[in-house]
Amino acid sequence: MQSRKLVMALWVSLLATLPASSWAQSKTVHPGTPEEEMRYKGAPVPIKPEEAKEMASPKAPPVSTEEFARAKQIYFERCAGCHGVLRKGATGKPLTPDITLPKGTEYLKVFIAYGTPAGMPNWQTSGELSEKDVDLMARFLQHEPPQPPEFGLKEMKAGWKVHVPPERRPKKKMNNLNLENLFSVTLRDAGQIALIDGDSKKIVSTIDTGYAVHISRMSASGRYLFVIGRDARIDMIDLWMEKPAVVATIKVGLEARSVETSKFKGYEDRYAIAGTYWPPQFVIMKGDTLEPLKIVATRGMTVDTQDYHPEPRVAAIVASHHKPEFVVNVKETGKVLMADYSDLRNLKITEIAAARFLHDGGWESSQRYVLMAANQSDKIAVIDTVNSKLEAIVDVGKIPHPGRGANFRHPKFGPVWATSHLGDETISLIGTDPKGHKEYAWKVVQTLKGQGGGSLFIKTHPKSKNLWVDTTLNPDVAISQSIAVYDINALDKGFQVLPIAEWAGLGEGAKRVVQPEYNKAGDEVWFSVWSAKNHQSAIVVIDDRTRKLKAVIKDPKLITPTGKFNVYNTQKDVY
Ligand code: DHE
Repeated sequence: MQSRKLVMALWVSLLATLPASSWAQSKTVHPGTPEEEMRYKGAPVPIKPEEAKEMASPKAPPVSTEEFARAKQIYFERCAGCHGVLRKGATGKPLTPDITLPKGTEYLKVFIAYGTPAGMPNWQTSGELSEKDVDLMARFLQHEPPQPPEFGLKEMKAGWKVHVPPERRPKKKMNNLNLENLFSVTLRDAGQIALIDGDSKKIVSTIDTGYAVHISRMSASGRYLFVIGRDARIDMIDLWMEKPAVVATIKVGLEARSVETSKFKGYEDRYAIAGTYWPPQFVIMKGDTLEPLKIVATRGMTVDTQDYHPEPRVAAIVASHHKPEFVVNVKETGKVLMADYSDLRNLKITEIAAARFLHDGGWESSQRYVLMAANQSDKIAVIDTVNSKLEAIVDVGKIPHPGRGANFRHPKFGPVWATSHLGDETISLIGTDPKGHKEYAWKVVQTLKGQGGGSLFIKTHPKSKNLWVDTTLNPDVAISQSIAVYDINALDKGFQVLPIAEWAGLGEGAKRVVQPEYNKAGDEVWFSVWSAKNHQSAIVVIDDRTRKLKAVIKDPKLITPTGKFNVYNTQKDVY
């Protein structure tokens, strides 16, 4: 009951930071669990209704052409994030006609109107959808799911542009920026990134990118910055230019979250890879122009029940340091694909059965093993990138959400990797040294109690003694606006709470504190204080040694800052 209350409250509290398009949904109350996760995972899918072809089923109740258009829009904006674009089920239940037709319109209307204890929102009683819309959705769901278009080489090439070809780019760095300590900051609702100089804390420039831009990743050389939007647009920025600018752009699908570049010796900067939510696939591109070269579909069987899934979304991707391989998380099937990019024509993929709902993750400190969170399965899959094999599956707390996780040397258990959780207040520390500390390897060696649930990111740095844990989605404002920090050498002593949002000195707004990120030297840690678009946000910089406020970055241009990516740390996978 407690945890039900917690997740409910977590969900409600996230609303304040949602973009305008999500506000409509935000009034809906979920009568059951796990509400906040459903909301977090259920953001509107950026597929235009007209892009998805409807398929009227003769047995289903009639839906007019105008009604189809409206139903598709409602479905992509409000339902697809949880039930999947093709309604085959993701974090929400499957809604295919074999299931919906036998239930019939009246039965479905009740579900849509009142919700379910399993987490379906009460769309009608919350005032969110009218009775008419609920009736429409109940009929619409009995027809075959409208399928958004596929995205092959032709479509990718149509949305590919090299603004500055490699031969017209500088041969050396043309600016005075200290690139290694530059930060690429996601300005989520502005569809931009800000480049911020880590030394002066000044905004160097803001650059237009895709819709609700998600993450930034660095090329192996540290020259090219890749930014991906939820609309699957990638912008490649050349940091050597006098004024860093986009040199190539591509749209690789309709919805995406992940981008990475080849890092194995001899292949530095050679390839880029992006994974898409729709269509379910990944594409390997030329690292200097983004020319699409090889597209690989991820549709297939799930690892456990071995059922076909038509829409297994691609989540986190990392580049191996030991082989010319990309490590690709396929969410709904629970597979980790090790894609060998040394021969794209005779592409070899090692398919590792991990656990369903793979999401984010990162390296342990030796960079041999990568730990990936299967979030709805409450597990961490450990992949050995030397042998391209599953090393272990570790049970952790409820809905692990590590970002890339945090690595440090535990005084008793040796090297550990840590994750916090969305669904509970714990932090799981996993032993990561099978050679030196065999008895602790791939076991949860210690569980810390944090401020509360709703954590998204955890971070430390090889030079630091601090472990920082955010609680961005916690319903308690005092918790979501502050950060917990532990002394790595005295973890049993508990944590200190720093009121980061208060230190930002902002006015009204949700002021959620999100994603700790270190500077290159590892002596400063940066936090976003994230409010909605119409309120002021900020970045707060803390002195890592003293845990005292060092700087507040405020600027009208800093609209909804969320992720921050220090060039050096991202390039070298330092975390
Ligand atoms: Fe993220 C990483 C997907 C919502 C901020 N996010 C990731 C990754 C995936 C993902 C697959 C790993 C990429 C990789 O490493 O290659 N995120 C999703 C979603 O599907 C989800 C749940 C819902 C959605 O509709 O997008 C979602 N994410 C959010 C947010 O609401 C956050 C907090 C704010 C924002 O900017 O949108 C957010 N996600 C981030 C950040 C990272 C990230 C900052 C990178 C963390 C890092 O340190 O690497």
